[in-house]
Amino acid sequence: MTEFILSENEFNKENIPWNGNRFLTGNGYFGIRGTLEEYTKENMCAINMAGIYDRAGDAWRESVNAPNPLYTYVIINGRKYALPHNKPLSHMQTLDFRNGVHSRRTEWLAEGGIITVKCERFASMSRRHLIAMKYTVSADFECDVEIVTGIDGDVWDINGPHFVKMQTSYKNNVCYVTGVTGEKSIAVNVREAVKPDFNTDETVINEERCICRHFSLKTKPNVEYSIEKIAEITSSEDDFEANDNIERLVYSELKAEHITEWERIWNVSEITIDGDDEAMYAINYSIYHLNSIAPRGQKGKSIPARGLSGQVYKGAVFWDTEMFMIDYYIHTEPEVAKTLLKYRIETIEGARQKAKEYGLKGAYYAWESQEGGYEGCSDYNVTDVFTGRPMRTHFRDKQYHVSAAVVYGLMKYIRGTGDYSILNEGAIETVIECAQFYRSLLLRYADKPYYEIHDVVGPDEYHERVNNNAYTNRMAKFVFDIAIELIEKFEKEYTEDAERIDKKYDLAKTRTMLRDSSENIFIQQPHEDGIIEQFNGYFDLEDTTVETVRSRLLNPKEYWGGAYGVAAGTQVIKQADIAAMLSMFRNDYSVEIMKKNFSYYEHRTEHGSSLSACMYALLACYTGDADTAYSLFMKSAKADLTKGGKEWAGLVYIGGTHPASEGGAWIVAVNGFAGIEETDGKLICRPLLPEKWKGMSFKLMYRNKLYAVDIKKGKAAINEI
Ligand code: IFM
Repeated sequence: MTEFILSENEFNKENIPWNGNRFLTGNGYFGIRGTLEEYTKENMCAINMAGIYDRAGDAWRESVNAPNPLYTYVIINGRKYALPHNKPLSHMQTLDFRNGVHSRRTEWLAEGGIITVKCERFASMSRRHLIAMKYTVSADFECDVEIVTGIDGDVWDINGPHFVKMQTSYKNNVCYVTGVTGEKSIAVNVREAVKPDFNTDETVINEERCICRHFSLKTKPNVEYSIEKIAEITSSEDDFEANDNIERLVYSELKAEHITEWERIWNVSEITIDGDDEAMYAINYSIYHLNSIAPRGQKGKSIPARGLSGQVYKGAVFWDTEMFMIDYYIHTEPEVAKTLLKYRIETIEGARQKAKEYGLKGAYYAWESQEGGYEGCSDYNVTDVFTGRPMRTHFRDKQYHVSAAVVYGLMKYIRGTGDYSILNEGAIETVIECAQFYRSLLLRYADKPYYEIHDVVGPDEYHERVNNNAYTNRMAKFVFDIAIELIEKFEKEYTEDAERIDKKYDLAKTRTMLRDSSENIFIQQPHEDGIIEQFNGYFDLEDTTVETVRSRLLNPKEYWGGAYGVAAGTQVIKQADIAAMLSMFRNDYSVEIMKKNFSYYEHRTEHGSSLSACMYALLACYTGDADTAYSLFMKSAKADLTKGGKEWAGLVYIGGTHPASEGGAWIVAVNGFAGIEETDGKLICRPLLPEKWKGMSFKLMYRNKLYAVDIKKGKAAINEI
């Protein structure tokens, strides 16, 4: 078994935000940032709740962070020792991402000698309401020790505070904190039981937003004293009961069952690469994150763009989920993929409202989707660095491609699982209404034979309000075609319900409308030199380099897009756009066209979004260039391992984990390097491994069966297990 350990062996205050992301632990119900036990909101300490949102005052709605039951520090001979304030003698922070266990070991030099604090904790994968922690103190001299541990309700928020009411209490050895949100009065309840392994009296200090126990003891030199804590987080939004008796639970037993659950997950999801330990480490680290945030067994939830690492991007769900993450779940835990799609199906009402709001038809999904499909994206989604004023952006109203992403995700699910029954669980409505939406976007000039889509923001967000973005138009055509295919299937398989659907949508008329739309929509074609124009007029923009555009910035945090952004008048783009289209519809294009467009667009791309590198990597694989693909793949797989990712868009903080990049890396590994494709209901494998990879093996779920894929240079085998 490979060791999956991430560690930092010294303390660096500057790494606190980054460590919060890369040392994240989670179980899909919440994510615990990789901060240390003594940290507070100043150090971006957060337990981010999946699917719970709140608006404080006029600020942006965002996901809610729970009161923190990990809060613990130590006092030696009357003096508090805590990072980042007291410089340590040594420090180590570790994530065992095989088992989802976070630990730290810190030594401080005190007046009488050396004191050592160790802590191990995990977000239980087997009981998703629970967190368990073991905190140990020792000193190499005799001293008075006080361990202070409790629930800190004064949580870190970007646009908070969200708890307008907070109650702390203590009863029968259990501490309780309940926070109630302002907008919808959602209660987030935290309670904890603590067991010391030494004799002591505990004193409980109950403050307005924090409740702490104080354990005092006199230590013997080099003897370890530990407390074990089991904490439970629930909310009034839960659709299932948490009924653990937390006082009776034993840390070691909980840890054992938690590890067993992780093993079950790894048993299907691990990727082995022979000849490249660095790549194997990075891809499995990516998979770790995807596993930590999967909403297993939870209804009405999906995965936010920054996972469960905090409130960045308002904790909202983007096209990231269906375009970049869902493939991994379809082929490892299809029930999770279904949960993600059900979230879209069940939030269609929000999408209908949004379409209506813009005078359009059908379903226009939220660009930043919160609970119930509520659109979290504002018209002013970036703050100008020079004036501090909100800047008008058009992500909310013009990124039409989001609805197509939902249909694309659904189609991948159906092809990968063979599960058409989802159509009868609301998906057919979603598909038809997404198609209606694109139909309502079509325009035709009196003297032109085709339909166009104008005033759009494509995946490349630096160019707003453009006409005939190649990606958007091609995706619209895809939606029309898929809607025709799925309506036919639905009519055949679900005859009784087809009547109901027919009444609602007039299927004959809908089909005619879809055919007309698909046949007549304008699709950007390669020019004479083979290059496809990203949108009308793109080639007329200043042709310059990413470096030149960067050199024009007056402030490093300045936003490159929007009406006056430095990239807006140039051919420099934020992220894969044509490249995304080519890799998704590669059967429409020759390898030569793909190659030419790769080289034209790649060096004009800033890769300012973590969604970009993986799309280019996939395209490079499809052109047979595994070595070029390799560096882009590594960039994607290491998005959270590499320091210095993009943290600002204007004055808006955008740091956090990057599950779409991680999911994208998985797609490159499996569909790109391993060359997995499905044709006529069968999996085939046409590997193209990077130079140093001698082999690769992994498992894949496909249509209810588990397969082992084994590749050794030149040879590939797919066997049902
Ligand atoms: O969805 C992406 C978008 O494409 C680029 N900006 C960040 C979003 C969230 O990841």
